[in-house]
Amino acid sequence: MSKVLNKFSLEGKIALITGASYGIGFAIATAYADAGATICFNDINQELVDRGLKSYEELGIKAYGYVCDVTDEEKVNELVAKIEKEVGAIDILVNNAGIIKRIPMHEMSAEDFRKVVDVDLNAPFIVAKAVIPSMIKKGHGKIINVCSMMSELGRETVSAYAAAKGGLKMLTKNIASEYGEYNIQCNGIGPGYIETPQTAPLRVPGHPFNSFIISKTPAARWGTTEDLMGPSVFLASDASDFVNGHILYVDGGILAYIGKQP
Ligand code: NAP
Ligand code: GCO
Repeated sequence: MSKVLNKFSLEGKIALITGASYGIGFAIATAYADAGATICFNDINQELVDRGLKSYEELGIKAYGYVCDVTDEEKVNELVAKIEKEVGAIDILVNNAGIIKRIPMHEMSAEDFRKVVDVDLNAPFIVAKAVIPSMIKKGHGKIINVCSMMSELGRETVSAYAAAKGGLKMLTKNIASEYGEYNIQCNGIGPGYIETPQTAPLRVPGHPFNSFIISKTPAARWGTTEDLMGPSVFLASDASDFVNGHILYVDGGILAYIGKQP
């Protein structure tokens, strides 16, 4: 393989992708496996983990699956210790697990707001904090936080999600600032509107949001999880060793586009 392409290899690396039984996390994990990494993932319950293990196996991927609620610091620390014992120290962390609650802010309970922030912002802090010590010891590490269009823009009904993803952008920049000297790179990947279960309610035939997104996207289509594979491998590989604190938007151009004149 060419010297440059070899920089994208993840051979010999151990990756933890949170919430990766399906959806974006699953796609990122399969891309990492294809690039040579060993895949560890967690999800919220055994049923999802088993579903994920089956899906990975169907693709010929030997993955290590664990039940862990990423908002529970004690359980996260146990998860990282278990992986380090059973598989090895984590080289690549992808903070992917996330939830969204689409509720008009004035109707949203503080509890619901906190739940979204807990999973989408507090948990990436908890999991990154758990893996950084061994990355410092090893002298290298990659942390990729799955941000969002809502790290940059707002819209109706997603106040908690936007606040969390905006915070996740700044957490990404701060981890990059604080740990860059240990050869740890922390970047974000910012998917646009991607076809996954999370956006399924927005894509039902005839839903106005469906045509709205297509009109706002220069690529004139919803993204697929496959669109995220190459960019996420780049951020996890040696090819991005001097990229730090960057949010790589994979959005078909939405953030660049004011919209077509009516
Ligand atoms: P998804 O289909 O809802 O998958 C999220 C995964 O995270 C699910 O497996 C979910 O389990 C798991 N999870 C939720 N809370 C958890 C917790 N406390 N502990 C452990 N796992 C937990 O979402 P997705 O569309 O693949 O999105 C993945 C990430 O990309 C999220 O951070 C999302 O905000 C972000 N994102 C998505 C889009 C998009 O258009 N889809 C765009 C930009 C960013 P459950 O099934 O039990 O919920
Ligand atoms: C929404 C969508 C978005 C996407 C994604 C966009 O309701 O606006 O769910 O938030 O999930 O985050 O990047």
